[in-house]
Amino acid sequence: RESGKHQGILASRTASAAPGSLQKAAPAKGPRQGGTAGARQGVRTGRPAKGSSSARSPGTHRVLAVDATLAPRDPGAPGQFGHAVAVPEDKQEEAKSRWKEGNFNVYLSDLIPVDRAIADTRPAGCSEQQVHNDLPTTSIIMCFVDEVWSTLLRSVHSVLSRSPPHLIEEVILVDDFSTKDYLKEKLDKYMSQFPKVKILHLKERHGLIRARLAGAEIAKGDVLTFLDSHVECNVGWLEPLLERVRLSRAKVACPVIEVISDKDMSYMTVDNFQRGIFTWPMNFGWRQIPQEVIEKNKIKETDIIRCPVMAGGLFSIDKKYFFELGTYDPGLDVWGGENMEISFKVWMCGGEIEIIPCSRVGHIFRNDNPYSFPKDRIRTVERNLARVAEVWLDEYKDLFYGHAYHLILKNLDVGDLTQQIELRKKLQCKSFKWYLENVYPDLEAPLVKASGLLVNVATARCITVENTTVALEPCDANNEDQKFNYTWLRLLQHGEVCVAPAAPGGSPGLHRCDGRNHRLKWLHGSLARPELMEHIAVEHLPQPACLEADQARKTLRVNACDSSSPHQKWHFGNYYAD
Ligand code: LR7
Ligand code: MN
Repeated sequence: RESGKHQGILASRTASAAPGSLQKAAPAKGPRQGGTAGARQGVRTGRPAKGSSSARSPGTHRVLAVDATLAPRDPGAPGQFGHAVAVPEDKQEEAKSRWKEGNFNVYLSDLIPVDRAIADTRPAGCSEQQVHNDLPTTSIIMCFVDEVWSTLLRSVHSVLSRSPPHLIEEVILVDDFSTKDYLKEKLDKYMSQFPKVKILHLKERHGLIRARLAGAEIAKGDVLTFLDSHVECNVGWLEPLLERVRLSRAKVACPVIEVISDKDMSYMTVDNFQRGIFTWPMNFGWRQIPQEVIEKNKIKETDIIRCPVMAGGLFSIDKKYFFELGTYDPGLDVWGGENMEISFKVWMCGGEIEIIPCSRVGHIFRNDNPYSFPKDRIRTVERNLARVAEVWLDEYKDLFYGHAYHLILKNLDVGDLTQQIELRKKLQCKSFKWYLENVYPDLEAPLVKASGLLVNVATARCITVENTTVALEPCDANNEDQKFNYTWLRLLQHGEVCVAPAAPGGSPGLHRCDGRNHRLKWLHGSLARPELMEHIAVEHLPQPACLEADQARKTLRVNACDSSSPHQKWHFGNYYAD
């Protein structure tokens, strides 16, 4: 318990995301003082073990940078201190027409200083924390394609002015083949005043994943710190991230991502105690740690939060460790899914993903990408996710495809995966089952798709477990032997045992359940086979065969599927929504 391992409880269920939607959710935007706690959901947090706290370990310490933003260059300027700005009446049209340059209020971004001050939103106690004075150095890697000028500058200024200079090895700006002229010589010229800023102009569009890799290839720092190109790093943001990596090279440290309003450019803090999670089919989201868990475990605002997945854009990782992990799958295109990939990889191959509450970075959340996708956007993201599913999800990839069943129908070409599969073997990574049980046990999407009595439409009788086999009997809601689950892994399950298919003409039996055994799988209620929707079809046979009640109403057998036969139609007592 006190060993610094995960502790957690399982709380109530909430509705999961709609199938097929592959969007990211923005974090709950809460008012500065607490706000509503959001959905109560199960959680695991990792509180540092007694005695292992980095801040208290021996060594020389140096105090975090104090707030250098309290005396800004131009205190009267609009947007100063992160305050909201209004567009003047006579500029409304202009502001409106410039919105699409970045899918946020570009007019206002240009209006406010590139080095504006923002409020120190860190929880109380952060500014008193100490860090080691031998922290590793970092290379900041910021990729962009057609980023808005003032926003890109503000991102860079915030890094340079709110980080201890000796910790910044360099700032690598990776220009992912932008089309805007100002991102060429004009940008080079502007940045030449900062010796630490390097610009890599890519000769073709790489997409953010391979653009980050191009930056990582030339990075000289001990740690890689990735950032989006429309951020504002807050006071003391960097030291706590590097402190974690120094403590263990397998720790991947993320700041709390705060919100820069796309409408009025105000800098807003977010509710504390949020974890990065996903729902099927691998949609990223934020989830509040339930109040009772916070109280029971006495979790403090400054405590580090372990996350099943990271948002993706903002994190520090030991450079050698990143390369040992095989970086990102370079086969991921343009945008999306790489946060799932790196998260699963880190956890399953021995690392940890953490949110560090004393590190805070604002990010402009936009409703749409302001740049073009070389190919279809949805398809690109789906293909990326399918690559991740194929490499990391084991038998649970059925849950992914089950919640995005159209992907199976699409005949998606995910490309070659040999290297990724080899890598997973070489690193001796744990199973996805382990990940679900140990890192994300409160994943809300239930494994069970349907449950209860399994009634035959023609005979109105129910399947019953009888010793080592199954039979058909009058239905009895109180009979536990008649209770079955149909799972997303497509098993017909009764406790530990599963109904096992037989060859056509044969009778089904019982077998110990195993989600990896394809010979145990049945298709039921699948949108992919609408004609067999109510049937229970054997999956591994080339010719579809279905579970059937015989005319004598006593026994079960497997027979060639007949989509109109009521003897082959079955209904469960309960069906659960996705
Ligand atoms: O082809 C591209 N080349 C690029 O260089 C596409 C994008 N980019 C750049 C882009 O200019 C930006 O700086 O890559 C960065 C990320 O792209 P965004 O800002 O359009 O992405 P996002 O903020 O909508 O999405 C989040 O998910 C992405 C999934 O691939 C990345 O992981 C982003 O880094 C990530 N952003 C965050 O985690 C910030 C918090 C958002 C949330 C939740
Ligand atoms: Mn972004």
